[in-house]
Amino acid sequence: MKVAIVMGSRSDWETMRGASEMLDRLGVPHHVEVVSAHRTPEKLVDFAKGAQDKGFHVIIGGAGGAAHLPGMIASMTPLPVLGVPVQSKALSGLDSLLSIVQMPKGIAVGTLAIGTAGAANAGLLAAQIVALHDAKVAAHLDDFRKEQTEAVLANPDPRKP
Ligand code: RP5
Repeated sequence: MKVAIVMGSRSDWETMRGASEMLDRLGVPHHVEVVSAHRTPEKLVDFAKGAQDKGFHVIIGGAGGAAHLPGMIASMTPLPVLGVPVQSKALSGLDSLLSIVQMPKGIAVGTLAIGTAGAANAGLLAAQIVALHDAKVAAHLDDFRKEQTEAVLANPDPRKP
């Protein structure tokens, strides 16, 4: 499997399932696991350091609040890491967004939008990375975009269901 989706808590799954569903739709098999930067720090280190040897090409990390997960993973692997800020209850995900997006210079995390749109787009972006070397996934991506465009063009009157 070329894509791993990790998240800080089981409670993140309702958001992060959007990434998994997008990857399913685009024919990209993927690994899913809870790895917490704060509650399971040693597991985080093992996961991040072993990710490349396991054959992953890209990692999606979703977390909420003081969301260190994607940045910490990025610091321990050369693989591209996509960060999804989960919408927190206290601050509506602004805390998650800022703690993921504001990486200091030198370690990169590609940060997506807060919440479900970000999770789905993380799946999309991961598939686009995989598609660089996978013609089948590239074809699925082409189909996805065509269907999306046709769906909008086929129903342009917002008064009609
Ligand atoms: C973060 O704390 C997780 O990513 C989650 O978004 C947030 C709350 O976790 P739970 O208290 O719901 O387990 O580590």
